[in-house]
Amino acid sequence: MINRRNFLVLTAAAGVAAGCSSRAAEAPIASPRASPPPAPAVDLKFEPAETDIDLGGVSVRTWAYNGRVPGNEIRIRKGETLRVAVTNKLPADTSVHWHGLAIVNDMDGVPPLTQSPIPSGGDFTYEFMVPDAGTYWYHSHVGTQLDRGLYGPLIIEDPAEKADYDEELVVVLDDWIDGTGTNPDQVLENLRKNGMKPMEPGGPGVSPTTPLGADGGDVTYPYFVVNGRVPADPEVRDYRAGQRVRLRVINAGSDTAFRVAVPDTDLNVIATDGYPVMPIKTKSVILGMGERVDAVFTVNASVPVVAVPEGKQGHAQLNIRVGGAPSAAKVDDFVAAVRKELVLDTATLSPTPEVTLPARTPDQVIEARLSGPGAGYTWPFNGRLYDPTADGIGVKPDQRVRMRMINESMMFHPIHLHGHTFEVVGRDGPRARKDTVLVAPRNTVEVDFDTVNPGKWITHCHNTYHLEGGMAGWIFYEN
Ligand SMILES: [Cu+2]
Repeated sequence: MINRRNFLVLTAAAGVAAGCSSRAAEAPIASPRASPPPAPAVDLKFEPAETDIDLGGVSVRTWAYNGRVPGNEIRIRKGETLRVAVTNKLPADTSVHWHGLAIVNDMDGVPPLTQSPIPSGGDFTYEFMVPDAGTYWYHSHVGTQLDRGLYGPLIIEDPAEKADYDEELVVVLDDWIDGTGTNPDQVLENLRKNGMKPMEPGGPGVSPTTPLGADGGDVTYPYFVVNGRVPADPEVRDYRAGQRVRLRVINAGSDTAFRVAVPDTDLNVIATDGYPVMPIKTKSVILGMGERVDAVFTVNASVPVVAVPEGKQGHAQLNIRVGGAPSAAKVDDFVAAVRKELVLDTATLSPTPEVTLPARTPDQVIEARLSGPGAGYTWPFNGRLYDPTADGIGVKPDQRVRMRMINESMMFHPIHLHGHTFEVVGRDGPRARKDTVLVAPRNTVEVDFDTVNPGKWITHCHNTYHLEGGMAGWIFYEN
């Protein structure tokens, strides 16, 4: 396959070779038959570095891309080439993962499985064609770096999409602890030393209004942020009454699921993890770490967009303002009410016909048994800890694979598969196409995917600390 970089190298070489004849050098280098013109590309530079960030009256020293949290929004069209030159100014190895994209394996950003880490002071250029439209994101895939500020939104547009809204609002949720007297490496160290807080007695506590059970997470965060702002000084966005806003919500948290809701407002959910679903109205939707949801709502008055951390104190918000008026919503009361409501899990949504996988009996079933925590804060995957140098789970190309995620633990795990978008298996038919799915305590979720993107692909819990505790495996296949 000739990518654009190779194409440029090839054509430059052709120019040099033709240099002996001025007539040949003036001739077009590539004939139409030889190669189509390269697709448009978006060229960016990323400098991950230690930096001071103002979270809205809260100053933290953290690690961020180009001095911003979240990192700059990338907007690109489906089919275009994204080229990001990373210069690592961090005092540590790093990488960038393009969450949810089915791209070539060596651009997936998972050291050491798919590339060598980018060393401190080193550089690496990611270059790939973006295959699918939707709401995606990027983040470091090294150590606990995601729980610093190393993440940002990646929005892929499809000019053919029938867009039925007036404005877009990208909402990136995060749980924040870095630079508040500790950092994620110290948090992990303490978890390993001290173990976990005692488990809740009396079972996992899963109920219709508490779908993830009683255990919200392992880390107590001092702040929750939307687009890098604490609720005391939130981002404010101005709209006119009657405007329809497409929310693109991304949970970039490391140890926190969030319920998202807007007072007195129906959210019309249209997509999850980049893929369209049959639209459905809800008052609130829950997102595990790594998950995304697109929802359209009509602005009527000044309201906050509220993110409620599941099983944890506090909240995050962004303010929608109409006509400069303050919001009349009583946010604390609203947060308390949202906690008690039935909440939509995006895995229960139905895919639109065009993204429904063709019916097919699985050729192979693989398991992902999730257990823990073990001694020293370990989280086994199929009974052992992640080892990128050991054998992965072998699958064959061009097959339908069913992955059975069996949660034997008392805590929820958002399980993410790289390089593919799976279809959640419902009791009575297919459910949403997703790349990350919530698996509740003592519950089992099955997903189907087709092996059409060869390589070594990690599948892991998107809790940063569980991943560091070993909750990951990897599949591999060649063409
Ligand atoms: Cu987990």
